[in-house]
This record gives sequence, C-alpha cells and structure tokens, in this order.
Amino acid sequence: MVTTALIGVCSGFGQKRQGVDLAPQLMRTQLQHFEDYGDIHEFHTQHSDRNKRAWNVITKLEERATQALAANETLLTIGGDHSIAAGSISATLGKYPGARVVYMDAHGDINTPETSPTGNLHGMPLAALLNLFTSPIKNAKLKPENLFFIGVRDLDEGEKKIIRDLNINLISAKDVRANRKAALAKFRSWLRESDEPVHFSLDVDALDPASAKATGIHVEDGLTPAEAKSFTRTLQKEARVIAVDLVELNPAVATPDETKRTLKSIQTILKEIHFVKKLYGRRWFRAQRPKNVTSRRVFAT
Ligand SMILES: [Mn+2]
Repeated sequence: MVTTALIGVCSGFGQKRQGVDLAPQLMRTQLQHFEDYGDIHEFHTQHSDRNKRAWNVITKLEERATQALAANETLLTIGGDHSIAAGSISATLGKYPGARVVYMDAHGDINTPETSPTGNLHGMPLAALLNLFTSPIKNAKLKPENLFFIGVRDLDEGEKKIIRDLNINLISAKDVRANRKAALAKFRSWLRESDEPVHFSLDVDALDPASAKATGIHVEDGLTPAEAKSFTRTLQKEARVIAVDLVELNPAVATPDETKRTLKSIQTILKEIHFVKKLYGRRWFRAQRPKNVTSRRVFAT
C-alpha cells in the first residue's frame, strides 16, 4: 500500500507578510489518510535574523522530509512560503539523486543573494538547490536540465540571465495562453525523456488572482485552475510523482470567500495527482479558519 507522509511548515520567514504560517492548519481540515509528520514551527522574535530563521526551518524540514521519504512512498509538504522547497526538494534529491522538479510558480525563485532585489529567501530556493550559492542544505545537486518551470511571468533581470545561461525549461503563463496544446506537448516530451521520479512544487501565485486571492503576491495574467490542471494531469500520466509542495497559501490576506475559492482552485490542480487525491477523500471545503486543530508540533531550535 502506498503511504503518504504529510509535513506542515508553519513558517513565513522567507518573505515579509504574516499569515502564510496558517496554511498547514487550514489544509489539515481538508485532508485525511496520511502519515502525520507534524508541523514545523519557528517563532518570531524581534532580535532574530529572518533569513537565519528561514534556514533553520528549511534544514529542519530537510531532516524530517528525509525521514518521511525513507518510510513512505510519497510526501506532501504544506508551507509556509516557498523558501521551504529548498528543504523538501533536497530531501527528494537525497533519496533520488536524479529526481526532476516541476515548478509551477509566477516567479523564478532562482535568485542568488547577489541578484535578489529583496533579499527574501522565498525567491532563492532553486538557486540553492542548483548550488548557485552556498547554503546549509545537504543535497544541492539539482541539475538544470531536471528543472521545468510552468506559469512563470514575473522574473527579475538576474533570474532571466540565470535561466538563459543554464538553459532551463520554461513555459510561461503567456505561452499557455497563446497555445496550450503546444505548451502541453513540450511538457510531455520533456517528461518522456526520463524515468526519474518527479517532485512537483506548487506556488499558489502561479494561478491568476481571480481564482487564488489567498496568497501574498498577486501577479496578474496567471493560469486558470483549468489550465494548471491540464499540466498536472499530463504530469500524472507521464511520470511518477513522489513529492508535492503546496506553498504560499495565505488565508490572512483574503476574505473567507476568497480563501474558499483559492482552496477549491488548489484542489482542482492537485486532485490530478493520484496520491494527493486520495488525501482529499470525500471531505470538501470547510474553508473557515479551523478551530482547535491539534497536530504534533515540531519545534525548530
Ligand atoms: Mn514561489
């Protein structure tokens, strides 16, 4: 039997908005039938360095995700901001060094500390994984050809250069809109090049704000849930998906109705991935802020 581990990461230290740490609790009200590896917490103190705290969470997640993947077939990690993908993907690469990463996001998240205009770590996890700068993660060995972007539409100048220089596969939201069939064909042929398992990392901001307001940074002209779903459907059909990240869901920046709609959009996309679909079971949306959600708490120290 395929068992799925779930890890929540209640951390927003990779960016500046509060509320993204509430997402694991919210998602837990919708999911069932998983092996619970608890939530990783890191508390904010005024005197702390935000990036140090973010790395602390990332390495804690890396360790926990490594344990989870050793004991389970599949892993769902719920952020938190996208900086946590450095930890979850590193764990995947620890188990499967040739693993491929499908990254659905409005942004490139491939800045180094030198190219980043903001210094926010949620814009850097891929650069860390590609070993473009020195970081505390253990498996910074992602190969550029094993990375595929979908839905990107807001790249910094430094990121454009990195993507161009490393020749990274990319389908922008614009490409999807211009010719979805051609975009899907390009994705499919890349998937067919290899039998290595896939880690799918979904940033809620890949979606158009019309269907996903509950996220920190709105970027117009994003994917519709139906467009995004056509890619996860192709992904499931052509590859073995062993890990999924869901990040940047932030119920604190949206109304309850907007949050509910965002959750529905997320479900539309993720239910194409068989192991995640099983977690949804028959439960539907209870999108109000959950009360008294209990889970095992893991503290990053
Ligand atoms: Mn992202």
